[in-house]
Amino acid sequence: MLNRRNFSALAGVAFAVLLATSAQAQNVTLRSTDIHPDGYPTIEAVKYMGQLLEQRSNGRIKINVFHSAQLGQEKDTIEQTRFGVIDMNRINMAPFNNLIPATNVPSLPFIFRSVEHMRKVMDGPIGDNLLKEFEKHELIGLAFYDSGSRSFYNSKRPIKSPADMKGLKIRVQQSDMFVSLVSALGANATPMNFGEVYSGLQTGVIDGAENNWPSYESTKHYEVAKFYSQTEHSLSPEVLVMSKKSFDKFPAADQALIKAAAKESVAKMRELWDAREKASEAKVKAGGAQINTVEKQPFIEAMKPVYDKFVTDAKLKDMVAAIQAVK
Ligand code: GTR
Repeated sequence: MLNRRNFSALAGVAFAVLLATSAQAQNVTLRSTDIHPDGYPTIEAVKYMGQLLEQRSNGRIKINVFHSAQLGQEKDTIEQTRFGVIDMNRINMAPFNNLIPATNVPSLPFIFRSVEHMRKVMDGPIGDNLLKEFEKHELIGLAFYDSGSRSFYNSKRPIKSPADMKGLKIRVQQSDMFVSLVSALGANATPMNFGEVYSGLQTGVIDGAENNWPSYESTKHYEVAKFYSQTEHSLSPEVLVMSKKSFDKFPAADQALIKAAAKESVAKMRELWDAREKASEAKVKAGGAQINTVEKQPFIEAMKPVYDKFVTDAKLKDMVAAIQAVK
């Protein structure tokens, strides 16, 4: 029978358990997803974050990085991360464009003048505000990673001016903004999962796609689409997000550990990224890719309809102006 004495003893035990669980999460392994193969800079950066977290939590918190789209293609993993089925997601900004309007801005064509400009913006208050936007969508924005610059490549011909894009079938990420970007150049945009692009190029379902050096190389797309034209039209960054459901299970002190480790992995990522970009460029050249540079001005001018369509309200206009004002 539950009398007053054993009730208070029980309550005491319950409180102690509560205290223990609320003060420190015990042995949690977070599942993190990425579509890239093992060894890619994004993968290694999240592993590095996991090492920091493991050390600082005395082994209580770990990260298991599932690479090569083992947990699904990017668009599908967004929902799973929001529901807490996946704890963490390293993903490009573009698949968020339709869900979170502000994410369109750093993906916009030619919004950044250089990699340095992009890093300064994403590291500063504009980046911090954008990370907070994810919270309205059951996600915690942890950090931004680099993604270099995206350029067009295809199996038909070198692209030297917008006219060369006419009629080409170009794969894009699942983002209306990217569809509009490609359409503004007179090509036909086909949104498609990253993992389907190689066979799409091989079978002629698409003529080309657009991406940075490391992705063009790691996917071997250069084998089936050898003309890589350096339009460098988007620097759409990568983002590392966590499920709010998973994050909320941690006490505040552990949440701070997670956020700090994520931020600290950015410098590591950039170091790996810079080296990988050079290595990938050399590898695709050796593998037969035909590279050409382009005069960017006509491409920049062709992008006005994209800005008109996606930079619609005062908030987004202010964000574009604020980015342009960063020196
Ligand atoms: C890569 C990016 C991936 C993915 C991919 C794509 O550069 O790192 O997250 O967005 O491009 O084009 O689907």
